[in-house]
Amino acid sequence: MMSSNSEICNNWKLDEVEALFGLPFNDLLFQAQTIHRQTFDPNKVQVSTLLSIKTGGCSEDCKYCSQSARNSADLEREKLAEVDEVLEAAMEAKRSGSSRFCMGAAWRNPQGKDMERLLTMVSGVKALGMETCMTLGMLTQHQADKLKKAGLDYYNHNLDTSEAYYEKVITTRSYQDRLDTLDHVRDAGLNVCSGGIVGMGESRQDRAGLLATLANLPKQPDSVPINRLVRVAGTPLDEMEGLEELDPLEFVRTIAVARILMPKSWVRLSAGRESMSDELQALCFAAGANSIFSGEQLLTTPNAGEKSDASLFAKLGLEATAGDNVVLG
Ligand code: SAM
Ligand code: DTB
Ligand code: SF4
Repeated sequence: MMSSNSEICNNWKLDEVEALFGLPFNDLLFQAQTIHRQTFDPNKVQVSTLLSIKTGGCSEDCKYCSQSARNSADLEREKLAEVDEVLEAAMEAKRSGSSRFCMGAAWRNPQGKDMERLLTMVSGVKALGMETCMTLGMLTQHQADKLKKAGLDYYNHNLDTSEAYYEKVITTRSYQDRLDTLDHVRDAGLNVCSGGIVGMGESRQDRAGLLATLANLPKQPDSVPINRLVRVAGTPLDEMEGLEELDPLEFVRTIAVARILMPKSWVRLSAGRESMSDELQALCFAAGANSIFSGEQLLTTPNAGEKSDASLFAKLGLEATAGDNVVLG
């Protein structure tokens, strides 16, 4: 299916998505940019800030992750943060122009004993006038409902890769577990943030499969983070023999296809920006990325930083915006 308008299609076939990946680069970017402009102001980028509220010691075996207790990354574990520390970091993020504050915990899922503190964090950040986002692992329906009631706007839970490649990356929770959590989040009325990681040795077909699954969800995710693998020493993916960095132009193609498949979603250029040139990031914005994480740090790894982002935005004539700048229906 060749798409030239921003109608939402929830029935993408794998071969149609692969065909988009295979277009001549200029045609692909033109199509993505055309669709992007039907919904968004192309010169505005939504900016989120991340804070790790519980670091390391995670029971899961995600092979990319610095925080898995099964990996041997050099990382200092930290227990669940106090509410005051979180609010202080949120105020700082707001001061630096961020509109959404995303709190991440290295858990398989939150425990009952932690819920009260998490809910206080949400209502506190919300009271500062920021959008709130959390990523805490799997959620029950009850937990999702409680977070919504406390004022949570977004919940991030990634599919990470295609269903076919998934077992090469994670074995301690299933693809279906992830889809179930997304159902709970959606049913609670929360905005869904879900995307994945590329550059983990997956094929183009896997990248197409991930994007097709996201686009074919009952409702397309409101925001779609596309992470480029950050290789962390001590993780199985860093040690994987023969794993090469994904071709940067293939990364741009992935962004463009995400934009075409999910015309009204915020496509976030997420992890991996620190090692991207200005030129590569510019191509990603031209391909339809319109959201980033700001700040010196993601959860445990370095990020591009405020100064270099300010200079990049100035060079490209981009403006930071709150996540509500949809210009057309
Ligand atoms: N523990 C929760 C979970 O897995 O749902 C929340 C935090 S987890 C760190 C959030 C996401 O960050 C992962 O799903 C993955 O997509 C991304 N991520 C983690 N480590 C990464 C890395 N080294 N490179 C790129 N993305 C990464
Ligand atoms: C997402 O998709 N990317 C962010 C956010 N959701 C939570 C996390 C990126 C983490 C990168 C590795 C780290 O800093 O630990
Ligand atoms: Fe744990 Fe999340 Fe890292 Fe997986 S990605 S090991 S669940 S913190």
